[in-house]
Amino acid sequence: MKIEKVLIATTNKGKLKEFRKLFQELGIQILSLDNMTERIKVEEDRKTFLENAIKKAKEYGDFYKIPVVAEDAGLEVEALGNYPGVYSARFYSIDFGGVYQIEKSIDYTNNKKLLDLLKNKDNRKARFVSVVVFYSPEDFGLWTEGYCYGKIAEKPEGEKGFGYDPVFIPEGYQKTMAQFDLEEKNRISHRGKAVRKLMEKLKDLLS
Ligand code: ITT
Repeated sequence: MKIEKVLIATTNKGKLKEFRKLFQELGIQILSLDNMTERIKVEEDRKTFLENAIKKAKEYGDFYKIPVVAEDAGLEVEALGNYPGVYSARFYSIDFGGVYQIEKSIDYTNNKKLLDLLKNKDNRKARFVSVVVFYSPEDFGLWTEGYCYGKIAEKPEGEKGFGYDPVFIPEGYQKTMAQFDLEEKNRISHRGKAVRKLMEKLKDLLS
């Protein structure tokens, strides 16, 4: 079987940039939702990363009728019982530790809420999770996962990346993820690990 193009089905510009770089080596055409004339909205209402990722991949793949890659990702913080987890994108607005009004941006507000909840907490252990699904309509689907372990910083630092990057310090480093260049982040990130596993599986299948 041959796959000539794949749609990276994400609405998140930060994720898209990282995916593009990671999938470069597959040597196939990479499309994004910006290439699509018609847009659909996929509700992320499931309780696990895998279920949400499968739902996104299936709905986009069946609608556009091309192979897609979709991801559900998030941050799990040990002292918060693994919250924000699947609610990472809209943590500020959920009924857990108080509902916040958006201030500056969603990312800024999510990070502010997280730091408020961890104030004076010694256990700052956290991990990023990425579940990536490849789905080729009427053909097959497969999924992989990747983790990046670390801790939550005392205050935001760095301008690169997106989401919780300014408050996440990967294990073995003295800087936040927002102080990593794109390639450096892809080397150690949850997303980088999940995508490399996916490409291995795809190479086996496509060869
Ligand atoms: P799509 O569903 O359209 O892909 P999204 O932003 O809603 O975009 P997710 O549902 O996977 O994506 O939400 C993941 C959230 O978790 C994201 O909005 C960030 O707040 C956070 N997140 C995930 N990966 C991250 C990373 O590499 N660095 C920082 N924060 C990340």
